[in-house]
Amino acid sequence: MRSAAPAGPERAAFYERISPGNLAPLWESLHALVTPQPVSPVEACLWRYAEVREHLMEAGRLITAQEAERRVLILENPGLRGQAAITRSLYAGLQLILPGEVAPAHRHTQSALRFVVEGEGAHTAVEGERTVMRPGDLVLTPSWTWHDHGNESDRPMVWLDGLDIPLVRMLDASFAEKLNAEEQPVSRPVGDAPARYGKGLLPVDWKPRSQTSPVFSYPYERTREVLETLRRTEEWDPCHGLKMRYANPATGGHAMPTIGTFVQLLPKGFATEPYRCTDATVYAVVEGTGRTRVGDRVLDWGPKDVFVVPSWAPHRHDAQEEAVLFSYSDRPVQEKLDLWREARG
Ligand code: 1HN
Repeated sequence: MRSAAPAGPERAAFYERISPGNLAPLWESLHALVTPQPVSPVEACLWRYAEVREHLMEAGRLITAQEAERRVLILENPGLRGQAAITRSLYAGLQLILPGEVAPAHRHTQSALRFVVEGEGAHTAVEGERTVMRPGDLVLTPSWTWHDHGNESDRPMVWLDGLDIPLVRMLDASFAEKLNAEEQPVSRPVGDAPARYGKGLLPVDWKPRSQTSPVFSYPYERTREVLETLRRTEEWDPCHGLKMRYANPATGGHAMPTIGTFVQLLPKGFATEPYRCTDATVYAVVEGTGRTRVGDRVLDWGPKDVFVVPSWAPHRHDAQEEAVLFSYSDRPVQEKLDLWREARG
């Protein structure tokens, strides 16, 4: 589509006349609205954990988790400053909870994931059930579920929060409320949901009540074991290494309706072939060091770093050491809307 010729004085005057009536000429913006390929303000960017951690610890001296409600430094995409967004649809932040602190119970329509980065032994409670958090664990707090966090360990806990905040904001569908207690009452023992839904068995009359996985914790120990078992068959994808998707065991679909979650193993020296997809993707490095080239940007990463690859940006990963990457994106949304595309090479 070509852009329309520059507006002459007669057309410009016409635009001015119609503007007070909340009207605008499509032909001036059509080419920018309907582009031949995705065009995004999102930039490839990396946050080095050691640097963010220092600021996070300072935040820990400036405000309590209780006062902040959630003590988080938002990872804002440089192309979306001021919008609390790492991609156009998704949010990312690093949350700190110090020993003895509680992040009070609330619920909201935004879905969230926690990917544990540092520390061990804090818990998240979701709808009356607690799960203990260790590095590399993925914990989900589905839309409209009560959740609170507590750190009974003697060390700071940090995790990456991923939420669909920009997506829900775009839809004007945000609802939230606070519980009138710091922590929700515990109504089920630790391990209940994994036993009930996460072992290839389901309660006989159980029907899913939401589109989110009833298993709200995916411990890294099990994830790592899966990668370790499957590597023996050497099914390496040239663009992904060995890549798995976190699944809802009740449906086989994505673990959450709005956020897709993935984990991949890249053996030492593995260099992926160029790849692009329409879901801008947030990566968290679990193990190893390497480099991701995105267009002409080079992102050198190590453990605990977070980086983002924009929609439709050709990229490739090089693992200097054996690496495990966790990632999330809005792929489930794009798939449901028949929008998702990928291209190799
Ligand atoms: C939230 O509920 C949490 O529960 C973290 O830990 C970050 C960012 C925006 C809105 C809600 C949490 C959040 C959030």
